[in-house]
Formats: sequence, C-alpha cells, structure tokens
Amino acid sequence: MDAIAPVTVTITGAGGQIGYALLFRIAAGDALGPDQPVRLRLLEIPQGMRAAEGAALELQDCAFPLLRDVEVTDDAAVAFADADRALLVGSRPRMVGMERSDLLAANAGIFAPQGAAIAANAAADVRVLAVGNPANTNALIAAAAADGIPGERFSALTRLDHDRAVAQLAATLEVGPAQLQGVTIWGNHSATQFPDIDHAAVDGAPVRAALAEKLGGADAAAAWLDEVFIPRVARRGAEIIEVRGSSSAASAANAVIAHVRDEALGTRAGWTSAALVSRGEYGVPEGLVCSFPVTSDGTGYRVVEGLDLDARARARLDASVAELAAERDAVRELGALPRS
Ligand code: NAX
Repeated sequence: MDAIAPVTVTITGAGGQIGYALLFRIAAGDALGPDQPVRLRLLEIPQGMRAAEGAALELQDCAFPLLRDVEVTDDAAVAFADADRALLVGSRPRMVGMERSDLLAANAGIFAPQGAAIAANAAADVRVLAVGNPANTNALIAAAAADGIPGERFSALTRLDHDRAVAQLAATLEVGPAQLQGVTIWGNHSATQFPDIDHAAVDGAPVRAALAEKLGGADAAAAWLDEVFIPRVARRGAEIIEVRGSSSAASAANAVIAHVRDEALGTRAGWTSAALVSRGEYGVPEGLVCSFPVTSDGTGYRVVEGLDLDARARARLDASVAELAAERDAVRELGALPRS
C-alpha cells in the first residue's frame, strides 16, 4: 500500500513519437514529482497498438520505482477509467491535399468522443491537456463534449512555443534561460501566435532595453523582434521538420512535462504560457481556448490579468484570436460544437 495514492495518467497516441519521449519521463517522476506513484494508461488506435505495447515492455524494463502499472488499450472507456490526468496527444495529421476543414473534421471525430469518454469514465477532478493539433480547437471540442467537467480543467499546450521564445531570447542576450521572466505566448498554437516580450525582464531589467543595448538601439531591437524573433518562434516547428526530417518530439514531450509539472506543483517565479478556456480576459471572447500568461498555485492554471497591451500587441493578439474564432465557427458548422 502506497503512503501516497497513485495518480492515473492517460496518454493518447502513446505509440507515436511524442508518446515515446513522454512516457518514460512521467514514469521517472519528472511531471508529478519524485514521491508521486503513477499508473499509466496508453490509448492507441489498432494500427498504433504494437508500438504502444513495445513502449510498455520497455517501461517495465526500466524498473521505475514510482511506476505502479501500465495498461495499453484501444478502448477509450478503459483508457480513461479513473484518470486523474488525460494527455491528448494522438490526432490526425494533415495529409497532402487535405483541406483545413477536412483536418478539423477528422480531429473533431477524435476529440469529441474522447471528451465524452473522459466525462463518463475519468476521476471527478480530472485535468485534460490537448497536445495534438490543432491543439486549441481540439481542447475546445473535447471540453464541449465533456458534460459536467468545468472548462477550467481543460488546457492546450503552448509551453513548447513559450520555451522556444525563452531560448531564442537567451541566445540573443547571451544569458541563461533562468535569468528571463515574463515572456508570454498569446493566441493560437499556430503561425499567428504572438510571442510577447513587453513585460519580460532579464535579471529584473526590461528585456526591450537589454535588446536595444545588445542590438544597437531601440529601432534595431524593434525590427529584430518583428522580423526575426516572432517569425522564428512561430515557425520553429517547420524549421525542425526541415532539419530533422520529422516534427519536434523530445522538445514537445519536455514541454508537456513542464506544463503538467508547473500546473500540479505550482509555477515558481513569474509566469508561464498555456492555452485556457477564456473567461473574457484581455477581451478574448468567452469560451475560446487561447494562450495567456498563466500561474498555478498547484490547483490549476489561472490567467495573469492586468498587463497593458499596446496597439502593436493588441493587433497581433486580435489576429490570432480571429483565427481561433474562425476555427471554432468551422467546427460548429461541422456539428462538433453545441450551437450557442
Ligand atoms: P505521431 O504520428 O508520431 O503519433 C501520433 C499517434 O497518435 C500515432 O501513434 C497514432 O496511431 C495515434 N492516434 C491517432 N489517432 C488516435 C486516436 N483517435 N486515439 C488514440 N491514438 C491515436 O505524432 P507525434 O509526433 O507524436 O505528434 C502528435 C501530435 O502532437 C500531432 O498532432 C502534432 O501535430 C502535435 N504537436 C503539438 C505540439 C504543440 O505544441 N501543441 C508540438 C509538437 C507536435 O507537433
């Protein structure tokens, strides 16, 4: 009998490349802490079952002290039974010639039934993170289908974008990532996202001023932010595919670990970024799953309110929010969301 009750974590798409980089770190205690026993439930479609079963054998071979058991299944009711955390990684990738509406429809067909299966089977206080793309809208679809589970328990992953932004700034300023605070990803996990440094500090001093000093003036810093930094962060996924030949996997898994860890154990200094169901913060229409600056005291992420957005920031956030609203309207047309 464990002194601390095990936490059940369900991972969908567990046989995929992010799954393979994620499972072992959860089992090692990186997400929920070094004293927290875990049970893993791996959900796959029939084509992915062998890969997930292979990963389960390897998990056993690690003899992780915190890992209580692993179950591999293609039945969502079994996978989400008593789940405390659901990490929705599996999704339909965009294939050549696929229209955006086809992609949204294919993923609505995955995330709506999974939302319903979570509501029917998971623990009453389950928390759900959508990773599979389009992550924000997939979280919206799952939340809408999960009758009885408050929207605040759903989030979508923008921590990889956040960490990419911190890393690019750290490299340019020639400082360590831990010296930077207050970076924010706003909006959608897509090319319209807005990586924002206007409230960021390096060793307590404004990042904008530090960039101006490093790059030869305020105009040079502004040009670097708009022409280099923002596009590089927003298109980093494509850059990784070009160089590596396949999409980000270990860095994405690391971001999932960081998102869950900070949500469960609390953000320490400053804030991080996550996409949450809007309650109207910063004028983002209620119900959209939008990335915001967030903190957690260990009981769930909350939006950091009260930051000033200038006209440039407002326009960038509005553009990304318009894309989120268009995605929501498209899935509503497909019947994957209740008509409000
Ligand atoms: P892979 O194609 O390697 O793995 C996906 C796995 O999901 C496959 O094993 C597949 O069999 C499984 N799957 C498909 N439909 C399923 C269903 N209905 N139920 C359970 N499993 C199902 O993709 P991978 O590289 O692991 O990426 C997974 C998802 O993460 C993709 O949608 C990808 O676009 C997204 N990403 C999201 C990121 C983010 O920051 N939000 C960054 C990384 C990544 O691009």
